[in-house]
Amino acid sequence: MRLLAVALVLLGSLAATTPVVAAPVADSAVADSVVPDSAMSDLGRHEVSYDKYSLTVDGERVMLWSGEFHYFRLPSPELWRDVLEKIRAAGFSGVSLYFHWGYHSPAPGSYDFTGVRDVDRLLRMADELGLYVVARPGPYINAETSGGGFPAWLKAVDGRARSSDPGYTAAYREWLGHINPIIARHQVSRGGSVIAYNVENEYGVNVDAAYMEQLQQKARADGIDVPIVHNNCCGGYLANWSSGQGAVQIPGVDDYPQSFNCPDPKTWASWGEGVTRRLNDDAPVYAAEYQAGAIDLNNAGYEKCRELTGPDYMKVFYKSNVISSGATMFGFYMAYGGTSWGWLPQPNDVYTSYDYGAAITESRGLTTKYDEFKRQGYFMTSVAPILKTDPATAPTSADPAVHTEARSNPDTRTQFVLVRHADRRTDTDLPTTLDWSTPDGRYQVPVRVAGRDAKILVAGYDLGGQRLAWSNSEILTHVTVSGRDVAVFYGRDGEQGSTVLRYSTAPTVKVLDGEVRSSYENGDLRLDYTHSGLSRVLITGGGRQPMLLLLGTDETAAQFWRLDTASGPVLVRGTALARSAQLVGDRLALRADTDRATEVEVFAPARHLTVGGRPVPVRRTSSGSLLGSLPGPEQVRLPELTNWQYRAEPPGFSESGWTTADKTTTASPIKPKTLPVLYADEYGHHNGNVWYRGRFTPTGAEKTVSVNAITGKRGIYLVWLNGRYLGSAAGGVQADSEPVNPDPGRGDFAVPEGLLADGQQAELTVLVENMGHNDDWTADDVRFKQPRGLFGVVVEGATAPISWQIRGSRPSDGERGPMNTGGLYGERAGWHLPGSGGWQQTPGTLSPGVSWYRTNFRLDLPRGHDVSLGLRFDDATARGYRVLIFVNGWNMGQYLNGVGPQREFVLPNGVLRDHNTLTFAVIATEAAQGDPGPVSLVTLGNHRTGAPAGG
Ligand code: IPT
Repeated sequence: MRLLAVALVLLGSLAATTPVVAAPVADSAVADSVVPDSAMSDLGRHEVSYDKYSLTVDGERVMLWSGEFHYFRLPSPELWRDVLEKIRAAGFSGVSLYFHWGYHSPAPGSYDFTGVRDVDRLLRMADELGLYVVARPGPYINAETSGGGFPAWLKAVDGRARSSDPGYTAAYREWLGHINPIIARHQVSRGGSVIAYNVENEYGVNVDAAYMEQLQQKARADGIDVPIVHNNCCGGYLANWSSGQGAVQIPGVDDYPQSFNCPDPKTWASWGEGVTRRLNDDAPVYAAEYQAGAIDLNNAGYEKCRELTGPDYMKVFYKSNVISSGATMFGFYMAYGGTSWGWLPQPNDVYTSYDYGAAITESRGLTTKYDEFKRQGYFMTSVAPILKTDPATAPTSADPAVHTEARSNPDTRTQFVLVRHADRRTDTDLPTTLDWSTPDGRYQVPVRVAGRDAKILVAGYDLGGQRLAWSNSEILTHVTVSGRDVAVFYGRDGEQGSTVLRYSTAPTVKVLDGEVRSSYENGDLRLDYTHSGLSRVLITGGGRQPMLLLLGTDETAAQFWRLDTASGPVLVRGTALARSAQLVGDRLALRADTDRATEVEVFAPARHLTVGGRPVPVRRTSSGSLLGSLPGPEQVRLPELTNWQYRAEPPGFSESGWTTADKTTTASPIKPKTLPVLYADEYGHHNGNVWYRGRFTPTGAEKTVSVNAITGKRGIYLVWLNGRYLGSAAGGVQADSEPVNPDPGRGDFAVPEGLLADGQQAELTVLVENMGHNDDWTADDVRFKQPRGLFGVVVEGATAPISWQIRGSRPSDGERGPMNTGGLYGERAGWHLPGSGGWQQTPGTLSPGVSWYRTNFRLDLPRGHDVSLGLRFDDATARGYRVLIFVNGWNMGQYLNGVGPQREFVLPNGVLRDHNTLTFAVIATEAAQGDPGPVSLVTLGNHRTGAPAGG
């Protein structure tokens, strides 16, 4: 009864026009019934609300600067912590998390949240690390994953997906009924860190308002009380859910201004200006998905995607957007992309790697994009007045080719001025002067804009105990350590810089490092310098607490790390990463990584330093910091992959237990070319390869076997007749009525002379690959419910019908989940798992069909290191074969020889152990000399770490 009452109150709030309101669940009896582990105490409860400027927690404004992370693309929970720590260390205040229905649900009614699917653990980690979470459970997520996150069994459910149709509704309620309570118990309102809940995903092409409304009602009924948000796609579609039936509290917008044109990284703004639209006058502007990488649609390689969305783009587009839109809620897609291991990839747009050209690489390395995120993220989360701004008059630029735009905080009057080229694509380096009326007076401010650069300059800011009148350097961050302000400002290497600070009397200025001129007049202390290396200026007196001003370049600024401790933030400089810091008496206990021998400097109220638990000798510098040095990592030695063993998988294997395939109807809107319906999903086989066996009585007059199979892009199928290999063909991508393709994945195979004899039963065997399921972006079922497997088979000249049987994947491999394995004989028999028997010497040749290869190797990696490894294929031949890569039973991706584009596969720690079994399921389409490969282990990253194996 009580639960119902609370649900009704919350439902009521849905319709309210005034901004709501995380109504916290007040009654502990109610709370207990919803929070079984009752880990959260009343003390930890906070109220989430918002106004037109920002989200608030207990009335305090919050910058939601979040990066997207997909737990399902990293099958190693210990590494979730590693990535989340890296995200936090870059200055992100939150993470956006999709939750993947199909990853948890092998079959209707069956759900699994254990092991690598333990999202409760994921949310606990985010909470421990102090990262806000935008929870995005779909039900539809897109995300270039199989079915767009829908379980493939949904393809056999009647009723249009992504609509209020009853069949689909019953199905998605099952999912939300499981995931919502997990999310609910981690809400900020219950002491956790979930600050917003995203319904659906870019639901704007085909719209059903009742569906959007019902999703929200379900969320509220399941205990979701934080604001509900939505990510509208790209503008211009039918609905953005900002008003009317189905409207959400905070409508957001997805922006991918650079498109996915990775081969051409210098072309900018193909998909628009990337200024996030305000969709609701009472809610903050929300850049729900802002482009922070790209899918590699055209096989350019992810380094090109990283370039397309590199630091220059980030400076110009992100900063322009901050000032033009006034957004205070961001989700950068992706912060870390990861691996679409197993059968996770959606086949038409991506392959195994989902590196995405993101700031953090698939092998968990930090890039120059990471540095840029840090520069912007530290600023966005340090300079509080940016949380509440209105458009303001911008300073005039003497040269109109330099564009200015401004916002200001109505309470503090702090100004934020965007400076960039009027034409963002320009490469010229322009110096000019701004006529700037700041809150502290009118100034002529020199600025310089290099090609493809943008800056956010600040005026009228109470920086710690100081007053910043203006600076043409950008602010990285500032902290207060033992009563002294330490601020880091920066500009491009070689650019002139000036900073004006206000004092009641002339302060004492001591330049500790670098060349900085200072002058004092009418309360203004003016510092002039050239950005170069790291200059240090100590300012004392003048009626204020002391200040250490550190003036760096883009590069030297990015060497700083800001870490929160119980006694406030501290700064660390020099390490490749700083994960966390804790003050224990007069000692700073730092967890940090190095990739080479380096000095380490800390600005903290401490006299001693430990890194990774080990004491580091330090001396006090004239800057008041502690300085020591740290060793780099030891060398990594990797074993060679030798002693391969072999097993052949028989094509017409005589295993019993095949399923008769005799269905004559299907829920799919796509009807087969011939009957029976042979779609793999209709028989419960949703992932990977499927074997078919068709028996018929020939007359001897059969000429051709004509097959249609649908596999998704880059998929293949192989055909045998009476045990004789007839050949292979590329599977189709899409079947449909004309003009799309009435004849998908067609292959015609001549029946060899004399193979079939009149009256003697013939056996046709077909192996069809399923590369993953289409997404449902169009929300019309035509795309999503495209079949996989055989679409039609005709034996020309035959008169007797074919009776069919099918063998496919088992529903789930407990530990590794439903998407790890398909229906190869070896997968069903467990050949991909360590410890299986019956292996022989490799034949040294490839023959058509499926064969298995295996080797064991031992890793002896230096202790206290985080080493990231990969597997590399260096086959220069065009031999027709592909490889499913199993590491200790985990399917870490598919290598397509001669097709590509991927040659290097990331193998995450956790899946990798000290003793490992590497198994290949090789599907060859032709006979060829030699074994598959060569293959080798490669080192993709090596750090001495304060966090062994991410923990
Ligand atoms: C948008 C999706 O919301 C997201 O799931 C992912 O697919 C991303 O883009 C692309 O990687 S879709 C939009 C760009 C049309």
